[in-house]
Amino acid sequence: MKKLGQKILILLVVNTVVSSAELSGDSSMILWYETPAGHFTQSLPLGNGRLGMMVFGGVEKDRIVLNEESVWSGSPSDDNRQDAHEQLPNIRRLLQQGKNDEAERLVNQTFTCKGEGSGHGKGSDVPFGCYQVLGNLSIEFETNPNSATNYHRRLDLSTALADVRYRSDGVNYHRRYFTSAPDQIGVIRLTADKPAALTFNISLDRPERFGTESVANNELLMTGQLKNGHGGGGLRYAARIRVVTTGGNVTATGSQLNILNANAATILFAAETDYNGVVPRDRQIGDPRAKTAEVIAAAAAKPYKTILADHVTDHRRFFDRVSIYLDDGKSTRRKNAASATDKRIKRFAENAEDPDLASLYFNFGRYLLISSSRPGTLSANLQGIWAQEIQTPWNGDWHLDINIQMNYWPAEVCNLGDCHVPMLRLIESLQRPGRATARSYYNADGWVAHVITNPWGFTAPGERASWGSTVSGSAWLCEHLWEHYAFTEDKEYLRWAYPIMKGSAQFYLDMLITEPAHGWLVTAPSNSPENTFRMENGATAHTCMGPTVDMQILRELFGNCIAAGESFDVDERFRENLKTTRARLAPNQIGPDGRLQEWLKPYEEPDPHHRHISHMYGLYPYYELTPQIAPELAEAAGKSLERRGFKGDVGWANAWKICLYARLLDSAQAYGYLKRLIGRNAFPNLFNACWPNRVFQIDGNFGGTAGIAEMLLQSHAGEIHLLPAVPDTWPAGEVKGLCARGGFVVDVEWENQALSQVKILSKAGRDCKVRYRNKVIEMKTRKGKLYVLNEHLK
Ligand code: FUC
Repeated sequence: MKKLGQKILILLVVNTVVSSAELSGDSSMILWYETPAGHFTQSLPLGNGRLGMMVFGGVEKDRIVLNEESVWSGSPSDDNRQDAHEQLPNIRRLLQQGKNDEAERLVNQTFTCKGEGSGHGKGSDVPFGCYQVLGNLSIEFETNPNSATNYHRRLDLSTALADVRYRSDGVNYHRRYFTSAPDQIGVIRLTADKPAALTFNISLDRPERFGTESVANNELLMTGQLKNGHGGGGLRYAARIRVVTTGGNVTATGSQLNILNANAATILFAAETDYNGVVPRDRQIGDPRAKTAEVIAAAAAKPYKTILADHVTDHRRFFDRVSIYLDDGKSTRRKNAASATDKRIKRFAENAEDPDLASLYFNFGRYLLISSSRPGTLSANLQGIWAQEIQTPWNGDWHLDINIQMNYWPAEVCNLGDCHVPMLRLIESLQRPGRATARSYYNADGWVAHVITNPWGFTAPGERASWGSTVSGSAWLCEHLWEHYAFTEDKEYLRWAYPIMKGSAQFYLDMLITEPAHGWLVTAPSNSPENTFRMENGATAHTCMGPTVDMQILRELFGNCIAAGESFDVDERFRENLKTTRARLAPNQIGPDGRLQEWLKPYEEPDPHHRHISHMYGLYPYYELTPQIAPELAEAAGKSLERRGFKGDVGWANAWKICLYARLLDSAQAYGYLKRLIGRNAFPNLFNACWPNRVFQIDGNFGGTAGIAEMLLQSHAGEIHLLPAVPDTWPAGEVKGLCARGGFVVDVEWENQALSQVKILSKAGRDCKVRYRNKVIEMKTRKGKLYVLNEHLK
């Protein structure tokens, strides 16, 4: 087999004039551009899990958007209507009588959150709060306007380094940017190939609530306090910049630093907050100002080269666990490598083949997860950690009816289980506030969270029934607790996770009611996320009992609790209760037109192309309707998907459909949606757009990465399924380091549209079943041993 890993490597020779395309390098690993960024969605993201920088790279004026993961306005608040449960019987009675519209009115009057909730998605000034930009670092250069040539801006995903190069007035300039996790610092290194060529000013600000001062002749300090939403001050933050130069002169005037005729300069950036809300993270800082001084001093005492090398080593620890190579067999690589990333996206949308762009998208998703969610940080939010506003869309919060879960879909399969942990800790933190919510609204045991949450422990329903009363948000979260175990087989971990899952199951056991038509057990009130149905009387409504998605999620949660309880041989009575209840949950139903029903009844849908496809939950991420497990239901799910279509091209919905069609083993459709996701929803910097060209939302990036993995490897049906949905456009390829349930790490190679080799590392010593097309083998494995199989699985 020819060497698939071969890369087009073009050596970077800094001090000679080379074109941007010549600098481009590996087209599955590098994003590059011939111009500075004009917008946030053209700038390049860097992140160490906590600190973020977005690099614009302008020649005359550079802008770097700065982020810190906990920069949240708002504060803890009492969001529960204490007596809501008094209305519960009335709401339920109306639902049981089929008066969903009346039930919905009552929910809106009595069963929403107390107070302003999320502020209808604009919560920066209310207690719910908003994830906000930390600030903007501006660097203004003394340079001849428009004199730059040979401009090149790039992000290398394998090293997490961004670079800007250009030539101006006979001088070659280079800037390198990165955010380091070992040193908890952002770094910008400026060099030129002639002495004394660097003259620039630095300033630091944010759109509101800040003060910047120079605290030494080479240091700026920006501090402030955000709104707490109750009319006072909330979280305090500090951002500190220090410049260290070789040659030249540094002075401070007011709130600016002026650098004159330096040979080289290193800008160090530290930021801290005093966040101490309910969500655990490693960093607990009393005095952000003092801590930034300490962090900067430590970094300034360390040679730049060591900071750089430590950063790259640290990043590679995560990034190098997986590699991918996709080949269309048509030698398009060199041509694609010669185009800037924004041009490649356009060409791909116009139908050009570019398998490396799919690899780049996949690698970018892994990169974003490593950069926004590291062990000990907060969970990645709707924008990861990257935001440029005070009022970020939807508060940049954690949405629990698809979005945060999608963020973590690639985590386990892409060998980043440790980057999954921040989400698992977030779930842990919801138990306490969620118990109060369960009591207030349902008079139930256990804990519940509805459709949104934040770092202040919000678990109440949202402000409107139409979207806010999804009651299965917490149960959907619990899937992640189990899946982390399914991939790792780590019993010690499960001991920690099981009580959280159990508390969630206890809530649902308590709150289920019997629907009158069949005697099934159902959630009530709830809704099928954000979707509307038409009742027999012609009215439209959202509030319902037992939407299909809730039932699927509860079958999964109860099933996982039973399995966990059995494995520890505990809670026998509880398990029996779960088993009998699980058997009585409303089943998946196929409607008169052959589609999987979204609600208990085959209601008419005013928007048949709605972006949410919640009843597909049972196909992906859960797996009770896959072709291997329930062929008829899988077929019905396929019909529902087909009818839903792609109208509106919502980014996360396109990403979900890649995963869904991969589970249906439909490689052509899965690839079609990948084309849509990249072609329609990728901004120039590859960030996912919620709608074409509008609103950055990171879930689609993560969902797309998970979708590509799902096309190459699946492991939900008790077997490792190799190459289940590889499209014809990738006749050859290689993916290494993907994880499968049961504690396996898998490397697969294929050629001429067929498997050529697979290597399976058994980390837990479990029995292993491997499928390739219709061939299935079973083998016992030993912990730590590597198994190599050929194209016949021998
Ligand atoms: C849900 C979706 C929207 C958006 C928001 C953050 O409300 O329906 O499309 O993704 O979450």
